[in-house]
Amino acid sequence: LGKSMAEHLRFAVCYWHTLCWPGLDPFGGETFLRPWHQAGDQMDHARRKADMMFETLRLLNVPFFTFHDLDIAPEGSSLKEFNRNVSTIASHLLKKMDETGVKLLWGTANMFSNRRFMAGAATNPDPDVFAYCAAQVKHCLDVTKELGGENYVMWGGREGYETLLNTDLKRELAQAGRFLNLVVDYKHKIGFKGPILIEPKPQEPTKHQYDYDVATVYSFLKANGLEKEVKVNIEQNHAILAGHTFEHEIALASALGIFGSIDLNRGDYQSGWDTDQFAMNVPELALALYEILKAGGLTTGGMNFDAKIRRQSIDPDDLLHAHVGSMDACARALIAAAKMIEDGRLKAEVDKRYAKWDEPKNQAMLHGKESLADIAGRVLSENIDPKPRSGRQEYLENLLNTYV
Ligand code: GLO
Ligand code: NI
Ligand code: NI
Ligand code: NI
Repeated sequence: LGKSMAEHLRFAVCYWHTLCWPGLDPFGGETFLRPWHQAGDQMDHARRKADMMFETLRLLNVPFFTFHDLDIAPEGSSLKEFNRNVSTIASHLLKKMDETGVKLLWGTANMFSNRRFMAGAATNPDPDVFAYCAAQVKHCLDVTKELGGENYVMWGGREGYETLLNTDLKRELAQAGRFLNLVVDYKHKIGFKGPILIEPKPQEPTKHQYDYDVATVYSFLKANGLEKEVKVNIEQNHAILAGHTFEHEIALASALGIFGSIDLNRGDYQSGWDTDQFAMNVPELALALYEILKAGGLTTGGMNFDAKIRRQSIDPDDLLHAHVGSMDACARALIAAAKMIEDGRLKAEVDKRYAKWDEPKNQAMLHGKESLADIAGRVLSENIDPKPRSGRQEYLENLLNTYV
């Protein structure tokens, strides 16, 4: 489809699951402690961690990485110290990037782990927290620009609520809108070229996250005049939690003109939380990639492995096998999706279903030449009486099997 496989499969390894997550869950502690989880000089640890990231990228031959400010550098005891730490490690990363040719897909600020964010970040009832978020995002955006980041991501961490009895929802949404406008203005001021991406998620950690799904984010962007400025980063596991499919969220974002990038992972349908497993299911990925190709492919966006090995996988090899397995699954799915487009059979079926709309009298219904009463009158005068027409669903789902 005019691009090489590598140009389509813009994979990224994420810092937080690959290097930072120590294998804990709500019922038990760490199962694989890394050197930097032990006591010691935190900045030394941060450099080692960065070197390990580049070693992982080299072994996997992956072109991009992603990070939160807090993943790459220690918080220290003040924002000043944190900013200094982040900048110091960013210089180290930049050197590594120059040496290896690896690029930054996106940076993001962690505004959910520290307890100051327990009631949200930009939507927090405490204006001091709002100000702190502004400071953190400003610096993270500066650093992302310095590193040539191709996007900047905002996942709404704890932007949501547990109970409306202590929450002024309208006020919090207004705060979120103001915050996003500030970020967009700043991005333009410093000449950051890549898109800002909001990552929707319906629940977890809060019971009701404000950025529920693509549709919710779009209405939020519209309400704040930002629908031309901000796009979305869609995660499979979040789509499932919202009761959608991955491909639905991609198709909807594309239809609304806000499709940006994906967090590639897999959530099981029975689990009800964000398990972030590596995506290995070829038919599912083919449906997602089919929508991505129809949307024109990934240009500034990428495929970020927002995925972690399970806490029993203490064999370090599993981290590599997981990435390789998921890359293979994507490559197979991409081949299938390209065939689905190239042989034209699917499109022909869809075009056939909508073909009657091409007739001029039906176009008049769509393009404002006829009123509701005109259309109603036509039904009576022309004796229009719709009969059930085939949608060919089983045939087409069966056809899918021939591609994957
Ligand atoms: C959590 C999200 C999270 C984001 C990350 C980057 O469920 O998926 O991992 O992707 O903060 O924005
Ligand atoms: Ni994610
Ligand atoms: Ni997630
Ligand atoms: Ni997830």
